[in-house]
Amino acid sequence: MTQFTLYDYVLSGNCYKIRLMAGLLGVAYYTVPVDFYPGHEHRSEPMLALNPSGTLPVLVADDLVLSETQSMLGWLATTFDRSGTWYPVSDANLHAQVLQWLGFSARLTASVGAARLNAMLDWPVDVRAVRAASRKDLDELELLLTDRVFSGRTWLVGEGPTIADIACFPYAALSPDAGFEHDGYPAIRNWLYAVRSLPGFVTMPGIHPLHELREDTHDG
Ligand SMILES: N[C@@H](CCC(=O)N[C@@H](CS)C(=O)NCC(=O)O)C(=O)O
Repeated sequence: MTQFTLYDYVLSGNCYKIRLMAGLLGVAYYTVPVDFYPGHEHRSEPMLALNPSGTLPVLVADDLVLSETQSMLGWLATTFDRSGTWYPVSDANLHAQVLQWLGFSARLTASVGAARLNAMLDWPVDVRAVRAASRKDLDELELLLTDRVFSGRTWLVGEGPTIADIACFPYAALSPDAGFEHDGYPAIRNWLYAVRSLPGFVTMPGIHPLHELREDTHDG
């Protein structure tokens, strides 16, 4: 049985991509918590020896060390998804579309992810630039998802969820942390709901599980 270790920080949307994918695939793993804030442990000597880029998450499986979430999602799906649907590499068009969205997810990380780190932890970023890029990226996501809805689709690629959805979900879902509410984004809201409805879905601070939003769970 393949095992892996995730160097993890609970408030990181990037680390959450991997926790979420593992949850959806029903895969157990080891966790090493890293004190990203306030300790900046991701830039400590041992962590830089493991991942010279000084970022989280880091995934280690025997002598495989991955520091890019896109490669981690691909590895998880290829290793643990027997159905082959989460990462459809045997269909050239679907595969290319997944890769296209993984590229988009990196943009969301650089825009909304950075704006969120600044809003929550006062991270030093070019605030004006990342906020403008966040708005642009969320608007683009809304447009592309609206197109999908018009063609009767729920997911970013093909007919079912793929690693593309999981790569893009966290920073779209967490954008209110950076002040970008979902009110003006109905297509994004519906897609977030679909992801949150998947069996095995796990949450993180800032993302409510569906049952918390249902009326019948409220007191009085
Ligand atoms: N290219 C990486 C980026 C991951 C990333 O930006 N992680 C943030 C935490 S959510 C980080 O470690 N930032 C380090 C820093 O800003 O010092 C990936 O997509 O996995």
